[in-house]
Amino acid sequence: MSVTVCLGAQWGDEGKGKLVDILAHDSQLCCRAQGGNNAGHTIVANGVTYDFHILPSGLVNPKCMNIIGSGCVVHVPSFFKELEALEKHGLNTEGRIFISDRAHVVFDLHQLVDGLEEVELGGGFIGTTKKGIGPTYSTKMTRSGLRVCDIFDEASFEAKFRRLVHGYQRRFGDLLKDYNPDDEIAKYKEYRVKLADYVVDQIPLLASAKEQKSKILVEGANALMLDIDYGTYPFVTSSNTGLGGVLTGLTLGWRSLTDVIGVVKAYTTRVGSGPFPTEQLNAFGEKLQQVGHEVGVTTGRKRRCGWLDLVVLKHSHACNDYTALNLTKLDVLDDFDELKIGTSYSYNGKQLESFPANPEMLAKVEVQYETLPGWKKPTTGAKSYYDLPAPARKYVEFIEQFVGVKVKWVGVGPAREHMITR
Ligand code: 2SA
Ligand code: GDP
Ligand code: MG
Repeated sequence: MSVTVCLGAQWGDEGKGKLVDILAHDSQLCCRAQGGNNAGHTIVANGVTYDFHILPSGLVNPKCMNIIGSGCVVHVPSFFKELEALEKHGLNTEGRIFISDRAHVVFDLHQLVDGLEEVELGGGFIGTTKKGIGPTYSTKMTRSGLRVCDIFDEASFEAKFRRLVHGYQRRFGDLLKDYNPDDEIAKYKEYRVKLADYVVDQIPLLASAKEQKSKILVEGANALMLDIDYGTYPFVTSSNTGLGGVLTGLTLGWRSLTDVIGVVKAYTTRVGSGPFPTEQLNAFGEKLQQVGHEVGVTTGRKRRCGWLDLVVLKHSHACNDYTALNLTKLDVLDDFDELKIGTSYSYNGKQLESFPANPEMLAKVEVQYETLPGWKKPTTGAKSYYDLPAPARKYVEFIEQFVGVKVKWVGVGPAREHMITR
């Protein structure tokens, strides 16, 4: 068995979905380990554009089986909606998608609470996707959540669910007066039947994949800088988006991990609030946003944009220990005279040795930049590394030398064929 893990190395939307789709050709199983339908992965394949949220991107490949692992959180109505949308695009997903019975259930109630918690935070709001992710992981940790397996025992499901509702009603009082738990319970009468075909015990399933020496792909959702422990807390998502989340969210076994690929956008974007040292609130930022079509796949929010930040990438590598990098969206930089790359931070005039934990400090760091020449030529048609203009190759090599990890793939456009392998 071999396990290749694809993880976002920045603040998300690096293009993980595209790499996963490409690698899925050679894999028998694609797994999601964490997160929910806050994620958004866009894949352009065979002239069709697919948007994925909770479903693994391996579904585009007709031979690849897919599993939503125990570390994920699942909003059941959205799961079915997403499946329907894929079927409408002509994808046959039958018998190729499973959900772990240990995954936690995101209720509509969690989504309402997500919005209420953001209001509670006032000016310090996180800018969540309002998909109920934070509240669901919170109730998982306080042991008041419900798991997919609970759905199938009607009597205990209702009792557990009402207890969850009461907890939130005590906390939010009148703010939840329009919420009717009976409506949500009623919906699960139907889902209980519909969902049964998709639910599995992940542990024997992955053990048998191991016996069959399968090639397994893990699709990271969100990214290291949104990791609950190693990201820019509190402006993060509520799961371990780094390598740790792969080990807890799936039962693959540490001996099986073969590659951990960091997916890195050639510049930086971020959705939601929180410090972003290389952000460009100027014409450069606007150009990156427009040329890169930087719009959230899940919420439609404009993504914040800035220069590539290698302090972030070094931190990300220190946490995830990448075996290779996929640099994506190099083509978005085709029309810049020069390009800046953040290489260090200073605070109160003193150089920082590592990425600061403190968000107040991070918000005030000064970034030192290296300036590299632009190439002012289109790169999307490049089929091999040496088809790229020399300054573009210099940009790639500067990154790999600085971080000390090989850039094995370079993305030069959104479609499958727009990927150079070195
Ligand atoms: P949440 O909803 O609790 O996970 O939000 C917490 C923070 O995590 C950020 N976050 C994301 N950042 C980038 N991309 C994400 N997925 C969508 C996409 C985002 C969208 O692919 O475009 O459509 O807006 C994603 N999901 C969560 C979020 O912005 C908060 O900062
Ligand atoms: P993910 O969340 O990491 O899977 O990334 P998203 O799908 O949210 O965002 C990446 C966007 O960039 C998608 O619209 C992709 O189709 C697109 N994309 C991926 N790689 C490239 C690339 O190399 N060049 C260009 N121009 N677009 C790309
Ligand atoms: Mg995304």
